[in-house]
Amino acid sequence: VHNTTDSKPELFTVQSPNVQYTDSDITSKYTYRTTEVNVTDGKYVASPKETLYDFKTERKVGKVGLMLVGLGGNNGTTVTAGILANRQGLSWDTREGPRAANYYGSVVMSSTVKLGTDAKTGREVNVPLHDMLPMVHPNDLAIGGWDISGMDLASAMDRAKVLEPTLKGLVKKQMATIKPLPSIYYPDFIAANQEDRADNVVPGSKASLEHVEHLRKDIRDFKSANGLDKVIVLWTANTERYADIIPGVNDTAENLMHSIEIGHEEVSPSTVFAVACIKENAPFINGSPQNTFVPGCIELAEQHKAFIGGDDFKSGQTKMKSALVDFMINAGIKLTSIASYNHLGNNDGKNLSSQKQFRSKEISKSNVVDDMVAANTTLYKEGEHPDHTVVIKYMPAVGDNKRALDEYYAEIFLGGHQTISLFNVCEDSLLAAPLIIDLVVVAEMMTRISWRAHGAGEWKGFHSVLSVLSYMLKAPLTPPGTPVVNALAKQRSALVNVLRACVGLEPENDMTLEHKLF
Ligand code: NAI
Ligand code: DG6
Repeated sequence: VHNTTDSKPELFTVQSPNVQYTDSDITSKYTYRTTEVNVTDGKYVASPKETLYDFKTERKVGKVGLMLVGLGGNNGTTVTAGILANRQGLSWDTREGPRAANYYGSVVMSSTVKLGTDAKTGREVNVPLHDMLPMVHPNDLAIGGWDISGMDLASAMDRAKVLEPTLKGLVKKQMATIKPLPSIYYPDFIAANQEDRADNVVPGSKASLEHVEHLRKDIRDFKSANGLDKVIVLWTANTERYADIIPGVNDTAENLMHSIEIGHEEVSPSTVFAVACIKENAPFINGSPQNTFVPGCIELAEQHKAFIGGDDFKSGQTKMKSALVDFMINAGIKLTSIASYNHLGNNDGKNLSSQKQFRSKEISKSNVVDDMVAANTTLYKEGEHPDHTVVIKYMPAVGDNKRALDEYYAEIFLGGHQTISLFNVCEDSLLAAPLIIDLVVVAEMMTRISWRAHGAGEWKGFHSVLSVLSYMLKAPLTPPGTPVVNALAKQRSALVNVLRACVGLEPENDMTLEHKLF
């Protein structure tokens, strides 16, 4: 456990009549500018619209804990070892020379945002995204969690075969002291080939209110044992099969709670975790593709004003896809097919070799271009869509070193064709671990931001479904009835511009008129 209570001073302050700093908060008055379009007989009338909001961000971050479901897995052990290594500023030897701990791959920790233009030189001033608002530093997170495998984290890190032996040697002693809490295990939801791992389970093989209460107590105990102000829970356990959505079973909050009470077989462990977190008011994020957030679970979160976010980390192949397809379609190139193959040899791949679990992943990997296609009515007729195939194969020999092959086939000028082939090789968990950090840091920050219509009395939190996390997720969950944005650049702007709004800054418009009009 390692934590700091006091927030570090902000890197910048905003000087504006619309922004106030007090010891406890940053408050901004923000004009949200949009364009309203009225359509009549195929003609559009666009009208600029302004809505005035106030945003308030608590400056004190407090002590934050991260509880991972699947702590002993490849992602769980990698993110834990990575945070320990960063916290201690470790460096280690590899065959390519010395390496030092870093947060590469984390948009929050390793990317920058344009703050503005230098008053003297006219050059861009960029600041780390992490400095846009007060945020928890990942080094300060207390880490714990659950796994159905009781292996301590030093042995589990060896089992994962992700990290360099020299690095493992430096964190081994600390990792050995971390042992996952027993978890709930309903064998029907993950592949049968996972059964031999399950030696650390809470009694009972179907949902129950006892399980909900058990997990709630685990969260409370972790919080008090580590003196925490808040806990974020993140599912990085095996991909589950989809739960059937059945009227009367999981369609409303009330029905879901009743189904948990009677042990209905369509309530998954991840949904039970989500319910426990909602009731404990601990933000819950789903890093896997299954439909943890059945309608009844979303309704429950709304009722409790608790934060949820998901689904499925967007790490390599899909991140590339959501950038590349955005480029192609916005360049006016008619993408006609995507063939995505990948093979991997870690335990995730083993679990996904089972058809029902693969299906969950196939769904989350397949829907990621829909919004970009639908937006371009010049290239695509109503209902027209590029062909899209997703194949995943388990290949034990390559371990965590995933190979992803993609072919993008497109129609260009005057019936010509363009084919782009990609071959992406990487340690899967070294891409996923920084995403876990981003999800947790941003989710925590969202617990400290409130808003109101300008001047209104009551401050409120954002909607329970944290769609601002979309950049890190393959199948972003959005509030019911609201659109899903998959395009990577838009997802990043949404995140950055929400941060800017909280300190009373306009969205970055990239017009650079100061360099064009003189
Ligand atoms: P892993 O198989 O190494 O780890 C999963 C862990 O969850 C295992 O230790 C397992 O014992 C545990 N587990 C299974 N059911 C559990 C339960 N009910 N409660 C507590 N623990 C349970 O898998 P890995 O590579 O860490 O991936 C984790 C999840 O993240 C998978 O669903 C994967 O599809 C997803 N994911 C991974 C990405 C990556 O790049 N590594 C990217 C996108 C998603
Ligand atoms: C093989 O597809 C296994 C999966 O768990 C992926 O590695 C994971 O979903 C990451 O996928 P992507 O498409 O973001 O690289």
